[in-house]
Amino acid sequence: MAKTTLITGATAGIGAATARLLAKNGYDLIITGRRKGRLNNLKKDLEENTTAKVFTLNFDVRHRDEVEQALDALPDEWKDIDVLINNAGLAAGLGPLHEGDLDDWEQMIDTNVKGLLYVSRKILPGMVERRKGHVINISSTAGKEVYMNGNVYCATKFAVDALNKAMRLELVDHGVKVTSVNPGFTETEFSLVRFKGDEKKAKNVYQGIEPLHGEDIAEVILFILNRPDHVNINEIIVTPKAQANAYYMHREK
Ligand code: NDP
Ligand code: 8X3
Repeated sequence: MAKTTLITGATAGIGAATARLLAKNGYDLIITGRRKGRLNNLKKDLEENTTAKVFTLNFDVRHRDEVEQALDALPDEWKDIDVLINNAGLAAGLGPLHEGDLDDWEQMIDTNVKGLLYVSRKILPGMVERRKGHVINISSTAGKEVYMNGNVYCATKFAVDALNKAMRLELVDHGVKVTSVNPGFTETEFSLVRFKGDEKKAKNVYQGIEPLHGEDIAEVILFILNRPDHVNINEIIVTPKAQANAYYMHREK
């Protein structure tokens, strides 16, 4: 039977690429995000081109009531979620803490940490009850090492790393697997969002290197999910060849 997989932030980047790859590989999908039009287009595309069943849920992970209402309203046949991919997230701004924008901080903390918690709190009890499930938390190289001017974004990803470890400890007795995927530079809408639509600044991030693409991370996620039941990948760090750690890149001139 196809595994039911809920992906947060499936309207772009890593989440959308993962939805496409999982749909081709026999997973049924609940795709979520704020941009309803994109969710509907992706559902149509996947249903036309794969055998996957696809359900869309349109909510903002920062709003606890929206998260709860959306997940409570899932039809019975979609309620038993086998795989949760906590992917929705963003960076807003890049600059020293002493010049930071408090609204940016709130947005990152509310999305990357509190949003992940709201969604997980609704879905984990079902996995525990059924003694079955797999949670994949998308953290970052920024959750392993702090880089210059990354301060609050890095802090949110360190928090995801801590929550990933906590989930694994607390869910291991309940038969639920927990994995963190920590990507490095991946060319998605991430930098465009970080620099608030400034395409030049966004492009500059990947100047002189071949970054990862959403599809590269999707492949890693599929590998993690396709391990035999007794095998769990605890965590994985994936970077472009040109990236040594969170802050050192080899850039071709
Ligand atoms: P994108 O900007 O391309 O995609 C982000 C996704 O998150 C979108 O689908 C967006 O959907 C969703 N999202 C953002 N805010 C919210 C919200 N408040 N409520 C619901 N959904 C939301 O970026 P990526 O694909 O690169 O990012 C995915 C994850 O990967 C993030 O957690 C990011 O931190 C992490 N990551 C990215 C790296 C990179 O270099 N790109 C590297 C390491 C980690 P919508 O706007 O429709 O709501
Ligand atoms: C995203 C990677 O290095 O741009 O988590 O912060 S980075």
